[in-house]
Amino acid sequence: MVKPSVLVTRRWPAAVEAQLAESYNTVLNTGDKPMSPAELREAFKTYDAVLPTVTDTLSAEALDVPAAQTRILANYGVGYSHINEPAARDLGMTVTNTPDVLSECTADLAMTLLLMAARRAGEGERELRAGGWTGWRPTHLVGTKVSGKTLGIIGFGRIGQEMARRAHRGFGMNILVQNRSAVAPDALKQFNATQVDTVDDLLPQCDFVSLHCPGGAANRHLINGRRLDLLKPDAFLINTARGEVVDEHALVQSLTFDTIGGAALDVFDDEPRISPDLLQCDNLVMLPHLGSATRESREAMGFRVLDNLGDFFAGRPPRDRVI
Ligand code: 8YV
Repeated sequence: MVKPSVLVTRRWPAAVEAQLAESYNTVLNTGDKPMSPAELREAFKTYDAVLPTVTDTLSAEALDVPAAQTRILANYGVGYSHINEPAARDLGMTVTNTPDVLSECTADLAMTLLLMAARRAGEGERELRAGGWTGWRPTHLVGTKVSGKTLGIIGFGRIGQEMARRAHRGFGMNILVQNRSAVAPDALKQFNATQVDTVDDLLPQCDFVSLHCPGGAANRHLINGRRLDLLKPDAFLINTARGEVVDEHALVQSLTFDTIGGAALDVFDDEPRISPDLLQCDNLVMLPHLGSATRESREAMGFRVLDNLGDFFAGRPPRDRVI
């Protein structure tokens, strides 16, 4: 039997690439250069499966390939707002993602950002590396206590719940939750969490707010200027979800005029381009989209894609089908 043809759009962990090469007629992207929309369109005419990542913008235009050969987009990552859902549906493509295997590491990174912002770790490191540290003093880089404070979590899926576990069990934080559907009482009870109805209800009550909702059009600028103004003047905003969820221009205003305590971002609206205004904000921690960047998660994400492909080509419903 002829093996299905598979295109991997970026470099993946070696063990996963080896398994892909054994199981399929696989073309790897050994140069790891992001593919252009034209190259992606060409790929959809050629390969049975395309394995994209967040750096492949699969817009309606990129997916405008009437005679597509590709039957499955097996996405490497849990978020898939870079894939235009109606266009993929129109082409009859199956889309899968990789949940679960990155939840703990992404929550670890969100907690890292929360702690860095509260304790001014980014400012401290920048000062020290620039040779600007003049020595210990009682008033130097004084931050904000984390333990026992209130954390608001927007989006209480798997990653949001892992964040709650860390914050509540590790730091004794009180947990408030906003989620588009009602959260099962047991899931709240584990962390003594309370669900509120709306984002507007949540924001004024929190010392820290961490975003764990999906990106995409529905949540674009969910955190806008009006909502940033609902935060306490010393509250912190953490975003490990998707860049588009936060209106970066409004965030710059809040940070510049100190109407909030600070923020920490792992994701950006037009990444990898960073708005120059964000770079000017000292009370902002920024990381280059590292949420799932551990050896363990990145390998497990790849093997999860292999599971999804295996099911699909064997005629079984893939476990992580999202479209
Ligand atoms: C991935 C992520 O590394 O899984 C996600 O949604 O944001 C990251 O952890 C990235 O999206 C890979 O495509």
